[in-house]
Amino acid sequence: MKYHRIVILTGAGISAESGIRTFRGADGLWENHRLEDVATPEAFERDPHLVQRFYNARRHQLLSGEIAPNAAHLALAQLEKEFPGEFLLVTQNIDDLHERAGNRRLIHMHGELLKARCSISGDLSPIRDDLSAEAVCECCQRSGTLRPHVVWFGEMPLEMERIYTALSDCDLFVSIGTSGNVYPAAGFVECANSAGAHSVELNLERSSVGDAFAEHRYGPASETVTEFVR
Ligand code: BJW
Repeated sequence: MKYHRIVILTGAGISAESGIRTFRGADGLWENHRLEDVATPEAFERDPHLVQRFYNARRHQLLSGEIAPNAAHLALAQLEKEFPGEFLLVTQNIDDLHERAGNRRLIHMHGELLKARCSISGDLSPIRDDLSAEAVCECCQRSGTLRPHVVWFGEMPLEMERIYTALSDCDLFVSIGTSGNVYPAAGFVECANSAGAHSVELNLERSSVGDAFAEHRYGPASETVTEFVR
């Protein structure tokens, strides 16, 4: 590969072929849930039971044994292993399929489903079962302070400084399986373009920010990603 510093952004589309539903479009998670009811801090304040149920169900599915990394996750893990230059994988996904595939240079900018966070101290704890709205937090010994470690609308995504530093210095930016509807991730392509990087979109269809990419390959991630990294 002729590139030296790669940043890869992934979204729900990369996990679709592993059996995890995407958000938008037919059969997406937002078909059955209004995002205002489950993915905002206001929703959690209003009805923590509903929000915890939404994430508990997704956590159960992730740990059910039915879900495994697909060929696209495996291809990115292989790329990280073999690529001699700088590599950063930024995922909007809260599943752990990139880790299971073997990626280590990875940022979960929208959080992680298998972690809980204390709303008071910010301390993180692993969680592999139901999180109840009344759970007692080990760090502050209070009930009701533990929330899913996810980034809701209106909240600041994680590790943005590290991400923008990598984007401003990359020579290849690849966006995989994301609709380009949610910022700041949807704006990453513009940062990479400003840095002079080559930008590539791998998705089922043209995304909302598709025009900003120099190169496009459309199809299921299991095929486009494996072909791209080959
Ligand atoms: C395949 C495939 C296959 C299918 N192969 N492809 C106006 C303008 C600009 C910005 C804003 C605005 N108003 C508000 C904002 C900011 C807001 C925002 O972007 N809103 C938009 C709705 C406009 N953003 C925020 O609030 C963010 N924070 C922020 O901006 O902080 C700064 C700030 C803070 C405070 C005050 C002021 C500023 C936070 C966003 C948090 C997003 N959270 C969620 C939930 C996380 C937890 C969870 O998982 O439940 O993150 S929402 C949801 O969307 C989730 C995803 O990570 C995110 C992106 O979705 P994604 O991954 O793109 O999925 P889909 O379903 O949309 O698309 C899937 C794609 O895959 C499709 O294109 C398919 O075709 C494709 N596909 N199968 C390849 N097999």
